Amino acid sequence: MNNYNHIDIEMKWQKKWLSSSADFLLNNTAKKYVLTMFCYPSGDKLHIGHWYNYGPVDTYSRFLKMNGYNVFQPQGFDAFGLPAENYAIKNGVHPKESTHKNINVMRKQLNRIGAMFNWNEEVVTCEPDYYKWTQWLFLQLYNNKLAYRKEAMVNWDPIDQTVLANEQVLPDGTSERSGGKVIQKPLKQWFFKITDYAEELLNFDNLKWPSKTITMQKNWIGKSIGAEIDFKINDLDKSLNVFTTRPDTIYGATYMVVSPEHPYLHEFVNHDCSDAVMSYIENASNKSELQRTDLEKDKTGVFTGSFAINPVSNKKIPIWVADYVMMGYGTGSIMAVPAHDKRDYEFAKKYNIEIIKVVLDNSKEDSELYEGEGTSINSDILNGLTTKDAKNKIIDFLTLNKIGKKSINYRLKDWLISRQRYWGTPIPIVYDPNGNPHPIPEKHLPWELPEDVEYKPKGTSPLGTSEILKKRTEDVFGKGWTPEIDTMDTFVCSSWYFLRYPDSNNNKFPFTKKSNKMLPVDHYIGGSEHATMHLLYARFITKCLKDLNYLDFSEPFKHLYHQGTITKDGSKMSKSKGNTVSPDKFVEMYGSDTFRCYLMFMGPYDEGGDWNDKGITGIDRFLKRSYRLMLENKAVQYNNEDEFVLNNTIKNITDNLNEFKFNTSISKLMEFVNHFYDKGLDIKYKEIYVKMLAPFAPHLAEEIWSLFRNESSVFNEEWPVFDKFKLVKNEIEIAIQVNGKLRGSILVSLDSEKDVNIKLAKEHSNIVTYIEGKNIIKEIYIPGKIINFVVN
Ligand code: ANZ
Repeated sequence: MNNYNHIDIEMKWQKKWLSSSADFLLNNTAKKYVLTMFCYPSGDKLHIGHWYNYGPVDTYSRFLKMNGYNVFQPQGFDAFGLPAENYAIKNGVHPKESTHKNINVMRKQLNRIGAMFNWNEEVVTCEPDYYKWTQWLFLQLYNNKLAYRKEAMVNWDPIDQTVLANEQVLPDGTSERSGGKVIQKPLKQWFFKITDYAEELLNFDNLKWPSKTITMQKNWIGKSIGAEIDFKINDLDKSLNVFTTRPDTIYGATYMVVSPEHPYLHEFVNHDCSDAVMSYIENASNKSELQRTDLEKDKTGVFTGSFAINPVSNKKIPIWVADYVMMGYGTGSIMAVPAHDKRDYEFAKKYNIEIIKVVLDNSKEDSELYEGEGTSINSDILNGLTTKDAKNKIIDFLTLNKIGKKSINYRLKDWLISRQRYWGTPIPIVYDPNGNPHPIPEKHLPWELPEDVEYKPKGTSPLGTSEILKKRTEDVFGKGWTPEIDTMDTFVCSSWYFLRYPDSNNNKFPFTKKSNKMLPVDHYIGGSEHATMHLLYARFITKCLKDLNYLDFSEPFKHLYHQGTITKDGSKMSKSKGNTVSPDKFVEMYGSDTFRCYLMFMGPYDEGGDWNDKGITGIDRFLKRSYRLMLENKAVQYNNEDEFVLNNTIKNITDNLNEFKFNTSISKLMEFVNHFYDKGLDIKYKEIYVKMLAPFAPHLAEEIWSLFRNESSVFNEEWPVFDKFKLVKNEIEIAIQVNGKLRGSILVSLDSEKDVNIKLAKEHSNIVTYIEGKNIIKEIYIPGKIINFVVN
């Protein structure tokens, strides 16, 4: 039997496709920008997870191309960052060298997918011609007061001598990497002012995004509507300003809490208590935010010895300091209402503080703690009001008396972009001899990352060791000037790369009219783990650039899709877990087409699955059968069923591909082959089949197509359309009733005559039991629908 040699075929077509790698044309109406999240070359190989992202999406892109769209599918490398740097340190090579080596290997592997990548537009974020524009972006934000520097507490890992992101600190306060006890340390850091965009970022109108991801972003931004209220500090000409989402509970505020970092704390701590307060503050500084906000943890605090006055009840209430209140949220101090807030309740119970119930639970019996809404009690002017009305009334009252106002708070914090590591984009800032920051003028960009750096982490930013950078700074700016030695978070590199692709070789501008025409991205496909960081940053940067008039759209990704995760023995396949499976050996053994189809056949694309290679031979067999079916030429007479199968296959695959349902599409192709395998196909049907196969097994389909029609590509063909009339089966079902009650049905051919149908109905085994021995007084016949026998 005829078999094909997949290695020969795939190499041949990959070479041909690469050399003719079509430049995309700017045909506005028909463009489709299909983007997968770019690779992170932190290891030296693509694993199955990468393939799972890129293979099926290329199938979709090829489908779009055959539907007449001008498809843009670029590819690149997110090449700066900690994992790439750690990989280099582990392997004892310079990160530049290892990153480039990894990129070269990955590029080759990506080519083995046989995807229609627009390689001419590749971006590599660690190249000066890319990061020049990341620095340009920083300057735009800086010049528009969206980038600023301030001292912030950071998670400091004393073993690895580096700052850690919150996600890298374990709940017990140790470092995920080194196991060392993480401490809080103040450092001057650069921030992007994403909080200015909090409200806009909550708007998802006209975006086709997974609802779960929208919810995650909304929760991350965390909008709370409430009030700010001033509580006067007893005997002091100062007030504590609190933020609360439940101003209706103010009559139940029996104590106050300030965060250990609160700026006035030192002013009102009573002498007798100051030692206890000082040691409490010291202790709190060793805890991470995660530990402090953990709802399960035992609440601790100390009394400051001072009191505040509840502005509505005029009651004198104690002020405590406790680390469950964070300085970074709201105003850093709260009015505590133990009857209606769990944290306050636990605290009050522990320290014996008064609990006053001020909201009645209307739905069930009251318990000592109730966090829901209800009716106000023990609340003077608010008594009897619903929570909603009570909130409005108290806010009006506070506003009128100038002791408070309505206020909105967001949980979202500004984006800390400084990293004390080597392998990143240098921040384009220099300091004058007095230590004041100045932006580096655009003409000096790219402000290059020096190579004479001791890049292993030592506790201070590695760029500080570079003589080249020091000298360059003094040469350009003058004696005594010093460079910024932090680098940017890699999420800055990836916050705008999709803008660069359409015009990635332009060295005058980061993006141009061309970018504006190609964008927004029509389909963005990548892992759901990026829900709150990358996907939020990309939206933020797009909005900033729109407001600065560089872009004419404000959302980067119209349609977002998360492919599922490929696991191995139940846990996520990832380099850090060391459980990756290399696709290479399967590609070698079965071919890239088979491997791609196998991945797609594993299950629904958004569900992923646990990797095993058991079923791959089944796919291999299917493609070989497809090939054999295509090689034989037969003069066939198709019957109605054959026509139905053909048109039904086209319809199903078209519908399924539009919804990223790859597995069910492949099933349909298999059914098609099974149906026709013995009978054979003529050239007309064969051409239709190859077109349908093409997005799934591009090399094989291109090979077969070249056998049919020399010199032309199947990807320049139009996607087949189905004939809807052939989808109507030639048989219909007619319901049979006896005295108006449904008693059975018959299947008849469409052109079957009335008297034949009535005869068949009377012979129906169930109908016989109802009409036997009875008088049929009437036969009602509604063509194609119902036969009703009226009997007595
Ligand atoms: C009084 C009160 C009574 C509160 C009540 C809640 C229930 P969200 O929804 O997350 O915005 N809070 C305010 N600032 C805080 C801070 N810096 N650290 C810790 N907690 C803080 O939560 C807002 C509520 O969290 C606020 O409303 C405040 O407690 C607390 F029955 O004030 B509430």
